[in-house]
Amino acid sequence: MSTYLEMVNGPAHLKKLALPQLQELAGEIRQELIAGLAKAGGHLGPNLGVVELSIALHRVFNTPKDKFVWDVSHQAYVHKILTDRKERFRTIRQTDGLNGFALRSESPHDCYGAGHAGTALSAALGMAAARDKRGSDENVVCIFGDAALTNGISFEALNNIAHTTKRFIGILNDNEWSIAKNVGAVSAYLNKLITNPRYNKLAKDFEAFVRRLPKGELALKLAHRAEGGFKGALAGVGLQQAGKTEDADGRGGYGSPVFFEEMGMRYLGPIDGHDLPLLISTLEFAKTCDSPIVIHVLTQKGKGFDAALKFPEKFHGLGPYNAQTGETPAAKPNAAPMYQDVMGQTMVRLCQKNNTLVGITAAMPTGTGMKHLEKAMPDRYYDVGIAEEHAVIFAAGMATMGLHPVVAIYSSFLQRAYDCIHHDICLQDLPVIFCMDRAGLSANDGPTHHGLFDIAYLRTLPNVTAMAPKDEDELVDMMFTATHSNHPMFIRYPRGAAEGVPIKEEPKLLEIGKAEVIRNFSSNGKKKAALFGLGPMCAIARKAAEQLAAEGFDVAVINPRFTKPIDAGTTEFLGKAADLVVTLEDHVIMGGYGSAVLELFSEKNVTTPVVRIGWPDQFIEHASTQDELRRKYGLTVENTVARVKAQFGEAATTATKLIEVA
Ligand SMILES: Cc1ncc(C[n+]2csc(CCOP(=O)(O)OP(=O)(O)O)c2C)c(N)n1
Repeated sequence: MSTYLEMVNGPAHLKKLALPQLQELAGEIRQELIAGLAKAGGHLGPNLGVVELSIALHRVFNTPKDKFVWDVSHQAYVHKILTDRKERFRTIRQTDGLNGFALRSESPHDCYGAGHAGTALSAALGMAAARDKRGSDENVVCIFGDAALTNGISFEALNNIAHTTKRFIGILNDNEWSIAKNVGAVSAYLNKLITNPRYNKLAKDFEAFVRRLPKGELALKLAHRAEGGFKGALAGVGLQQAGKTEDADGRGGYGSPVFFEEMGMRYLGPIDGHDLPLLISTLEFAKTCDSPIVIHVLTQKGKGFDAALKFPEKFHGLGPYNAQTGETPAAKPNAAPMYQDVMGQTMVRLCQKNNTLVGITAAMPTGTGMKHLEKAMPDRYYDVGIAEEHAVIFAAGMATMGLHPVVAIYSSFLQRAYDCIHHDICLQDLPVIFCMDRAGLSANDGPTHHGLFDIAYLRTLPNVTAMAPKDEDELVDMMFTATHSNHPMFIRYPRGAAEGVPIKEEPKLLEIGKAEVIRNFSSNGKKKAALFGLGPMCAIARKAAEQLAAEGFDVAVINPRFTKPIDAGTTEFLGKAADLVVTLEDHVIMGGYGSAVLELFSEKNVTTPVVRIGWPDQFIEHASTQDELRRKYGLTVENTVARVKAQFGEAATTATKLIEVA
């Protein structure tokens, strides 16, 4: 039975427990994480890794006055349990439940929301600067992962910290993993820091020093003088490999000792991130520091759960699992493939026939499906780390040299690279193909991850061709078609399972800017509705058409395929023939595909009324499933039918309430 976890109803309680009790609490929290997430899933591995760190933080600091800024914030579950959300923890990522990330509106203890990587250092520095300006004394603590550190924004912030503030506490939570294994020179560098024997000796000396520290702020402040000795020693340790010359790392370095010190911050560590007393003493010491400081904490992703330790990538974030064994439900036989896998497998097929193609992922080999290419043709595959801007400009550079890069990035993460798409790709009209996964809802992740804006943000850019397949077979055709273009090409498709249609042996070349008329008017003298169903909404348009036809309407269904350029001829022709046009898209209504149709109608003087079905002008919350949100906001067959009938002045026969959003 949980004892301490039951007692602790906030950080104040935590401060009353003795060390052995805190250690027991850590065990109980681990059990709660493992059992509590088993039914609906979540970011289990990262949170198992930060149990002691989160306890130590709340033991030493006082939120909400002090500020904890978590990078990505997928690892803030323990923080949520320890602040004011223990009772609701098992609702996390579910409808009306806790959000899976830090969220300002959820609790005063969440001072900064996130979901995208690399934002924490900048945000925390902004808070520290504001604090200094207003003369208050909050501590600002930024917790960032070793992979988040590879992000460009993190470096921009590091460059700016020492000359902006004297009081800043950074905690580098180093578990050597991104979602997949962390890659790149920063990761290699951190590994050198951890494994260098001379440096480790210093770290051990520091550890002994900090464990002996007296209590009390004044005593700690005095201790900083003694610690100055370590600083000097630190500078003397180069990171060369034993027995080799100082530049033997092959990167031309001459043993610049500790990167963070070079950035003007003090560096403490690496320390064991599961050693609670050591964490507490080190944080107490850091709290009294009068210069910016980084504490390098080593943690184990998945600690306390064998399956998660064994499969860190799988347990980074997952759906339901068995809380005893970690087993996950087997895929259903004959289940439709995931869009991401269709993308990855198609990459392999296309690369086998076309030597110029290469694939790029920004730290998401599994999520985007690029792992298929990594496995089959590793020399054609690039993982650039959590670096979307870099990924796009890197692709631009490749394209100038005759390669044809395919960049696979989630729609919402690509937002970050908008200027690169504008300035580097479109302005230079370079042949780069973008596969935008998670275009649509990422239901249990919520607003940080919903990909609902890409049609709007791409429509305005010259040289763009943008498409959305109605099913996985058309995704293959679109990828194939894109490889025949010399211009920027964008393909958006949703998260999760595809439609389950067969994929042709040989892909088909699509005509750019040409829609597919799936069902035409029968001209039977009945009221005519033309349903333009984009991407996954095509299936909804088809079903709605069947229902409407059964109720005596004359209905056409169009698969637009292209959001830029839209098929002006077909759209104008059917628009004029119809009494009502309905556009359906898994995207915000504002600026989306329906808006493109309205613009065309305005130019061509088409006066047929247009009903636009899509997501409203607000951030959409998280929920357990996409279907729940679609029902709530009216992206359904029933609502499409109801809206058509309402336009034609007929009452809905179904019990569906009419949902109009704009
Ligand atoms: C801009 C952006 N790109 C990609 C992701 C997907 N993502 C979420 S967590 C993560 C890995 C984070 O690794 P690290 O910072 O080391 O934290 P850990 O999970 O290991 O604790 C990635 C790539 C994201 N959230 N934001």
